[in-house]
Amino acid sequence: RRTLRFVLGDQLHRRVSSLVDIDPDTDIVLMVEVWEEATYVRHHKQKIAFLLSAMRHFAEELKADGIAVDYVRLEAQGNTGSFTGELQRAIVRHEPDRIVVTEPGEWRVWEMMQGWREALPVPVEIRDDNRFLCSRDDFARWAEGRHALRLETFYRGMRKRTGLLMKDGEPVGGQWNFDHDNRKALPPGHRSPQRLGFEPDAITSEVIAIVSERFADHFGDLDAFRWPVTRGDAIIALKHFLDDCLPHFGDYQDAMKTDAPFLYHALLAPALNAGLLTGGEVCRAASRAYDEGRAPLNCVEGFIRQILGWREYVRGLYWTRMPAYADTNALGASRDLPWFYWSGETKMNCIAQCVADTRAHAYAHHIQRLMVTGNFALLAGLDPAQVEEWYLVVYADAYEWVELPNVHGMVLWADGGVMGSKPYAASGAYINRMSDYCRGCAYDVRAKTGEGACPFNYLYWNFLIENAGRLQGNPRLAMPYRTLDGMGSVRRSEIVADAARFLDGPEMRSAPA
Ligand code: FAD
Ligand code: DLZ
Ligand code: SF4
Repeated sequence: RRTLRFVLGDQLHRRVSSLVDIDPDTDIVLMVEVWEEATYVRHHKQKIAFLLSAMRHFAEELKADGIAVDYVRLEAQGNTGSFTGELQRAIVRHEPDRIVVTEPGEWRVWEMMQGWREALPVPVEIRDDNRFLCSRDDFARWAEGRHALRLETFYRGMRKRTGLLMKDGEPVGGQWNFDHDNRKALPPGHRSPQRLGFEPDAITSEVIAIVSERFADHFGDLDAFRWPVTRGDAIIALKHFLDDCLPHFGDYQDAMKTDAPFLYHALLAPALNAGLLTGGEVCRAASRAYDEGRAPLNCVEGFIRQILGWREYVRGLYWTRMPAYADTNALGASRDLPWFYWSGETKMNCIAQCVADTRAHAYAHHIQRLMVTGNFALLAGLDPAQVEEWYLVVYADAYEWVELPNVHGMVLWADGGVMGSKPYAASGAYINRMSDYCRGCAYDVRAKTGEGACPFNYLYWNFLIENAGRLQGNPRLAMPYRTLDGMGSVRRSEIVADAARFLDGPEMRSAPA
């Protein structure tokens, strides 16, 4: 029986379910570079270069192991530009008895796959994605009957199920969470750690040349491309992280610094999401680092929570709530995305810095995404669909299954509280505490009103005023609403007037000047 095994660009793992039972004597692996995937949003140039290079390297590795790979390049003659079109052509070329594929990461492609069962002349087997620790079915069972799907409950269940950082059924160290030891600002004079990058090899350089020519008008620079594009390099990157960064990961997890987007973060999300590494192996490696005394518990637990908890959780949430999830807009936000998200041209230094990091590296760390660009989008009432598209475009690790819950749920609270019990709104004081951005800013973080005041300050209170109907009864927001009540009508009118001036002003234009 001749099986055509279709491997998507973010499924580059030798033991992915579509490849586990491959018979090298009869089977063929199909991989396709297609225009539709490269342009369904206008991905950052580095995101396209990363994925095409990782795909090409993976195909070479399979071939070196004696597996037949039919690899269709972007520029190949006759390339139809879509998964469906390329599958149809491959069926004519190879006349397989069946097609085997692993379920995709995105709803868009899942719907496409449902069509294949009807449209293609051979049976199509769609297998579960075995690279995750919690299957879609397992998550759906856990979520059944719950309105609010809280990370903490899910995460504890996953710790018990996997035994990671567990001893005799109890969490190691006697606690599930060490956040009170974490999330410090960087000390004065702190020097950022040296981070390992990977110089582009011949394959990557060739891809970079193609991307810079064919996707010239996409956002982002290619000069600083240093991502690992093979499993071998991703394992080296993991080891570097465990040795040099994990011991401080928790402490400075939320810190932000000018021109230093990486700090102690893992920089592993592009590799993880494309299949070069699995979440399970990364968590086990971090847990071993703790067992061997190479990293403290607060850091290891904080790190494992991100992958075993957040990463698995957002994926489960995505698949149990799609497609309706993307359409909710609990706060009725509708303002257009300002142009500075692309150009970085704003007097708000924190945003200018985060956009500059994002353009240069297709990367910004979690708190930059959540508390700077995300927080602004929430406070300014930006249209969820436009904000979601921005996040899906600009990061090398962005796929809808992970981007959408983070943006729609965690940042914008557009899901009305499925993911988080309250919106993560914050004023300029938070950014000032966790970063050095305010020192170089044209706005004054300590000023509360007037043209020179930090916009986050009045936009924060304005957000609470505008959304009082929806949020005032939320017990977790009782404190700020009490403060707001105590402000008096003059102060409240000042806030509303400052916010209106800013939101209708030149900073907020939605197209280049
Ligand atoms: P670290 O900070 O070192 O964390 C380690 C790993 O934990 C990451 O590699 C990632 O796999 C996982 N992780 C951490 N936080 C989350 C989270 N909230 N959700 C899921 N996994 C998490 N992550 C993506 O992989 N793709 C996205 O498209 C994406 N979009 C985001 C959008 C917003 C608005 C926010 C707030 C977060 C988003 N995240 C996304 C989560 C997180 O910011 C990135 O995973 C992280 O910044 C990647 O860098 P790192 O590998 O250095 O991560
Ligand atoms: C993101 C992406 C890009 C840019 N290009 C391709 C491609 O040419 N071929 C491919 O198989 N996959 C690509 N991808 C990843 C897919 O978009 C991804 O597999 C789906 O979104 C499902 O998660
Ligand atoms: Fe950002 Fe306000 Fe600080 Fe400027 S003052 S960097 S706008 S938080």
